[in-house]
Amino acid sequence: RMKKTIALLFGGRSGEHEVSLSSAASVAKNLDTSKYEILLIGIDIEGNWYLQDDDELRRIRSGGTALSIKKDENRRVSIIPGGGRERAFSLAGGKALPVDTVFPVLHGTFGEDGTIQGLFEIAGLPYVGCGVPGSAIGMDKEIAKILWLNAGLPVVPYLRIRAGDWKNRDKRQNLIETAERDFSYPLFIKPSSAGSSVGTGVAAKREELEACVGNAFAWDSKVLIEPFIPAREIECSVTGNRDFEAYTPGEVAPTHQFYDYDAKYNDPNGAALLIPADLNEATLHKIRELAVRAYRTAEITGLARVDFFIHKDTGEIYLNELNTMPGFTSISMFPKMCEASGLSYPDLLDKLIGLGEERFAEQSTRVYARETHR
Ligand code: G1L
Repeated sequence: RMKKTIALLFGGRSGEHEVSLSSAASVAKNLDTSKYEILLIGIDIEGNWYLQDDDELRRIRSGGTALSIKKDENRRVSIIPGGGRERAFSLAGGKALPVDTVFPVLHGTFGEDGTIQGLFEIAGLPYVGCGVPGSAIGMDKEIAKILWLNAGLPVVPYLRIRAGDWKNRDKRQNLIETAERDFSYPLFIKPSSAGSSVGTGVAAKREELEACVGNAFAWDSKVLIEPFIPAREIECSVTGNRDFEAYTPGEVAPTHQFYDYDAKYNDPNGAALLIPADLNEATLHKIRELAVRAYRTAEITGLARVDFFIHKDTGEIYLNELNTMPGFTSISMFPKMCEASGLSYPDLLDKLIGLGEERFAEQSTRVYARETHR
């Protein structure tokens, strides 16, 4: 085959189903069709996989902004656990759909937590994006913090609460007292996993703290309490498996700020994206350097967006979190920050596909079983 076949996976069982439909549309639109054959595979909200027809690809490539999912039971798709030999998906009825690389655009549970990446590993399929361990680490904010602390990187201090302890009256009382003793109000509360800002809250007093923690437990069985930091939000795109590149940092600002700034982009959530961030050269450099160290420490491969806080008064820099599946429409922060460093969106897609193949090739050289067991 001259062209590589890329299976673009989108939709999925998550709250970000709709985000995926528009991010995947951007990917489908910008993949270089002189290099790639695209297979569109839509995953519905229940988790069923369907091969989409070429009309859908044509519709998107001629200006459609969001993919849709047609559920044709004759076009149900599954993965062949070929251990690398088939490198194919399987169409209803058993027909093989040869694939060179999978490009998953799926947020949240079953998308960015390492589970679907594990499925591709078992199937022997190269895939774009972060690998299994990095995906799982990136999904758990506490684990990322522990690794960063261990490496001497700057993080916001925190108190971790487990759901079981919160249910126990005495333990809950203890935890509240510890939080109030170690930090002072206002406090910031967030689920340890879960994407975006779901389940987060700010508490100015004890009753609010209890309410916020209770609410956060709807999203995860582990909740973090931190001192609230009045901060600017800085983000940095990083790519690479063994050699790393950090791109021009950007800033997420409330929409009313920077209103008439040239380099402003509006993301779907209504925040203004300012690239480069309004920081001096030395600080921009420091952010890029910290981003790479945070990325490596968290065992990321492929790509991640590393998010920072900069204290509004003291200028102190803190690592906030990592996102291995950042917003990915052509006007989202991650691609825009790459573009500001001279890497266009189509070139970024090429780069990520190359990194997926590179990781696959490197893993293939590893010994899994003694010769006698083959
Ligand atoms: F595959 C990549 F490139 F690693 C990748 C995959 C998915 C990058 C970004 C995303 N993003 C998303 O899936 C999404 C969160 C925008 C979809 Cl909801």
